[in-house]
Amino acid sequence: MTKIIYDTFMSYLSHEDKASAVAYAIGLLEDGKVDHESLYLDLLAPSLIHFECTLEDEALCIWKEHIRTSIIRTIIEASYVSLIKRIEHVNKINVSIMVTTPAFEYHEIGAIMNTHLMLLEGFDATYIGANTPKDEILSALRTYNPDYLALSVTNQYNLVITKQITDEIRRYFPETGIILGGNAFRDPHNYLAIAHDKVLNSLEDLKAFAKEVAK
Ligand code: B12
Repeated sequence: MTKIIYDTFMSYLSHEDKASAVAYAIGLLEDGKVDHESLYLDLLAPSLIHFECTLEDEALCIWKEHIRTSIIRTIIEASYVSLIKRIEHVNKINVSIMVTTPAFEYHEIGAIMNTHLMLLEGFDATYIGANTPKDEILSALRTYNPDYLALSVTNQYNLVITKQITDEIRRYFPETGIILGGNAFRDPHNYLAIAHDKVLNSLEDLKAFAKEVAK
């Protein structure tokens, strides 16, 4: 990712110019200047993670955060069109993963991005939504019976509900593997008490995991 690409994109975002930001990002993919991995991890993720609002009015900052998230989300969804073309040529590894964020966890961009990245690594991955109540997760597991459930968690105060969900999965779906990902699990202390099979937090982790579990 060159500095000029990054700066141009950030300038559209800072002006909340959604049309230009979306057209520019999708143009980068179409012209082969970036691949999906680099678009997501070197451009879109940093644009949110380093989001700063200098306005004194905090309420306005939250709206600005919403506008920026909506632009990024549109780009990710629009990038799916070229993603499916790439997936046709990806070696499938016959491992299915259902991705979600648990109840009360609204931060979903990492979960959506990583669902796309999983598809590029050959997984059969499905994002079932954010803020998903425990019973809905259990019902989806019953219906789709995936090999793994991936829970993306950002806020540490959602660790308690995550523990409740994973305990029930272990009890009722002992065959289903549990993957934890997201900022809440950067600190290993946060997953010590949570039932899981794998903690994944980067593309490198995902690639290594694909090699490990490929059928
Ligand atoms: C956008 C945003 C929001 C949006 C989310 C919209 C949406 N649809 O997702 C909205 C406005 C809803 C929001 C709300 C809140 N937010 Co907020 N939000 C952010 C912000 C600016 C960006 C988050 C983001 O999308 N990052 C980009 C993604 C791609 O990064 P990521 O999630 O870290 O994911 C990466 C990795 O973690 C990993 N990953 C993530 N999941 C998974 C899963 C798997 C399987 C794998 C392999 C990898 C993986 O891959 C990604 C790429 O590297 C951050 C700022 C920051 N520094 O992160 C604050 C931030 C996360 N929010 C914060 C807070 C406090 C809140 C609120 C409580 C209050 C508020 N400010 O409004 C509410 C809580 C809502 C709730 N109940 O969940 C805090 C969290 C503090 C903490 N650690 O607990 C942050 C850090 C802001 C801050 N500096 O205080 N937020």
